[in-house]
Amino acid sequence: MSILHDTLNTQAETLRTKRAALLKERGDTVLGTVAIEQVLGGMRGVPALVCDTSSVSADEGLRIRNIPIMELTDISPEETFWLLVTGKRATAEQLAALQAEFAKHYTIPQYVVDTLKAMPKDSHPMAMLGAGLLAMERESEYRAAYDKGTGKDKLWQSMLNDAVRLIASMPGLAAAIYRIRFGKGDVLAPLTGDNDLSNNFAHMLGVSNDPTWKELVRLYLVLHSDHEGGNVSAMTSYVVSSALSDPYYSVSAAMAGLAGPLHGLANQECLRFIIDVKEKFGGVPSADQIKDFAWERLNNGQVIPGYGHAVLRVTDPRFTAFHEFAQKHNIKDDNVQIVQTIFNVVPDVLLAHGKAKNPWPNVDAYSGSLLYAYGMTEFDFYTVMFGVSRAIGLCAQMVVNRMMASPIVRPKSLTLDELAGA
Ligand code: CMX
Repeated sequence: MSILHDTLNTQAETLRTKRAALLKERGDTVLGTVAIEQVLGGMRGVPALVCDTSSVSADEGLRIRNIPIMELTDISPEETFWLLVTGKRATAEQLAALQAEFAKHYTIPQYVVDTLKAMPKDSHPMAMLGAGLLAMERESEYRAAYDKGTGKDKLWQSMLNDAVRLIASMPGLAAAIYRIRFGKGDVLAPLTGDNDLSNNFAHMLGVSNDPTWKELVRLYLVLHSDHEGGNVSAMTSYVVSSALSDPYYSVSAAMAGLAGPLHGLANQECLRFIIDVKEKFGGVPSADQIKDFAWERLNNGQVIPGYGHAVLRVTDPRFTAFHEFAQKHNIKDDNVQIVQTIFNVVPDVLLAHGKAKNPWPNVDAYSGSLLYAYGMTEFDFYTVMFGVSRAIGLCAQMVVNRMMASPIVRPKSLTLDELAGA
C-alpha cells in the first residue's frame, strides 16, 4: 500500500463523479469539427483525449498541474510524480514516505539483468529498455488484481502499486543497460542510506562524481517527465492501457514510440548532428558555416533535429531550463557552444525554408550536449534517459485515467475513398 493511496482514495471518487456528471450533463456538447487535413495530418489539433496531469500551450509550453515548468526546475522526480498524480505539492513528510517506497525497488531483479546480458551486443539501448520492462511484467500487481476479479473502480489501486514499482525500477534498469551495453563494468548497487531517486540513478550510472552531475540528472528527470496526453509516447500508453493492459506492457509500448527519431530519439540525433558539425569544421564553426550546413541538410530532405514541434510555437521552456543550468555551472565546451550557435542561426534558416510551423528549439536540442559534457558520450543511450523520466508522466496519466475508469479507446477509421466522398 503506497502513501499515495490515502491521498488518492477520495480523489478517485471525485474524478469518477466529475466524469459521470460531464457525460450526463454535457455529453452532447460539440468541441469542434474535424477537417480532412487533420485526419490526413496525424490528428493534429483534434481534441480527443483526456489528460489531467499536464498541458502544453503553443505560446508558453509545459505546465504541470497548471504550474509553468520553469517554476518547477528545483523539485525532485518523486515530487513531480506526486504533483502529477494528485495535483498538489507534496509535504516534506509525504515526500520522504514516497521516497522510502521507491527505494524498495531501486535494485532490479537479477533475471532482468540476465535478460539484458543475453541480448545481442549491438541491440539498441531502447530495445533493451523495452525488453527489460516486458521481462518485469510478471511482477504486475495490476494484472494479478484483474485476474482475481477486482472491480473496475478499484483497479487503480494496484495500478498505483505497479506505477511506484515501475518508476522506481527504471533508474536501475537504465543504469544496467548503460553499463552492460557499453562495457562499463559491473552493474552497480543502489546507495545505502540515501533514498533520493535521482541521486541513486546518478550513482548507478557511474558516469561522474561531480556533485552537479546529480543535479543535472534530477533536472533531466523532471523536465522530460510529462508533456500532456497527445504526444506519441503518452498516447501510446493511453491506448494500450485502455485495454486494461498493465503498466509494464503500456510503458514498454510507449518506449517503442519514444525510440522514434521524430519523438524521443531526436536527442540522440541532435548530438549526432552537433558532433558531425564539430568534425566537419574541426571545432566550433562560424554562424555562416552552420547556416550552410543546415541548408545542406534541409536540401537533402533531412530535418534539423531538436527544432520544431507539433504544438509549441516558441522556444521550449525546457530548452531554456537546460541553458540556465549550463550557464549556472559554467559549461561552455565545444558542444554547448555549437548548440548556442545553432540556436542563433537555425530559426531564421527554418523560417526561410518555409515549412516548419515552429522554427524554435525543443528540449532535445540541448539535453544531449549536457550529458556529453559530464562524460556520457554514448548518445545511443540518451533516449533511455528520456524514457526513465517519461515513465513518471506515463504512469501518472495511467493512474489518473484508471481512477476515472476511462473506457477502451476506439476511434473510427475511414478509407481514402470514404474521405474523398465526404
Ligand atoms: N527540420 C526540417 N523540417 C521540419 C522541421 C525541422 N526541424 N520541423 C518540421 N519540419 C517540416 C516537417 O517535416 C513538415 O514537412 P512536410 O510538409 O514535407 O512533411 C513541415 O515542416 C511541417 O511540419 P510541422 O507541422 O511544423 O511539424 P509536425 O507537427 O509535422 O512535426 C516534429 C513536429 C517535432 C516531428 C518536427 O518538427 C520535426 O521533425 N522536428 C525534428 C525532430 C525533433 O526535434 N523531434 C523532437 C520533438 C520533441 C519530442 O517529441 O521529443
